[in-house]
Amino acid sequence: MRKWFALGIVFLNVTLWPLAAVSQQMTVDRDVTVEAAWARATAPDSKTAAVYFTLRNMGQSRIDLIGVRADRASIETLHKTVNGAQGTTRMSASPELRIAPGQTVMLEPGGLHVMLLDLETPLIEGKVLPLRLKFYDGDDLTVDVPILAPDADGPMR
Ligand SMILES: [Cu+2]
Repeated sequence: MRKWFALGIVFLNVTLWPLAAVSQQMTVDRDVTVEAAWARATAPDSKTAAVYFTLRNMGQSRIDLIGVRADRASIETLHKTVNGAQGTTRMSASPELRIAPGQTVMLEPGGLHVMLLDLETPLIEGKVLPLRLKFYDGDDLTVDVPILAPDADGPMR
C-alpha cells in the first residue's frame, strides 16, 4: 500500500466477487481509483478534521460511496462547503456520493470533503490515517491517508 501511495495512485476493485478472486486483476465494469488522499494535521485540542481525495470511476456503471469510517473518530460525514451571502461559508451534509462512469470527483478544500467529528486523538503530521470507504454494493476499501502539515494546500503532485 505504501509503495502505491508513493506513486500517488491506488487501484482498487469494486466488485461483488470474492476479494481473493480479483486481487490480481482489474474488473472491466466496476473500477474506481482513489488518488491524492490527504488531510491536514490538527491542533491537540481540535475535535474535527477534513479529509480529501480524488475518486475516479474507471468502470461502466455508477459507483455510490455511501459511507466512510475512521477508527479515531466517532462520526464521519460527507460535507460540502457552500458559499453563502455576505461571503460567509457553511458546510452541509451530503448523504452519499454518486460517481458516473468516467467521472472524476475531487474532494478538496472549499468543496466536498469527508468530515471527521469527535476525534479521539489529533492527526499528527507525517503519520497516516486509515480511512475505510464503503460502497453501495457492499464493498469496502481502506485508504491510508497521509497527514500533511497544518497549513498544507494538498499533496505534492
Ligand atoms: Cu465539513
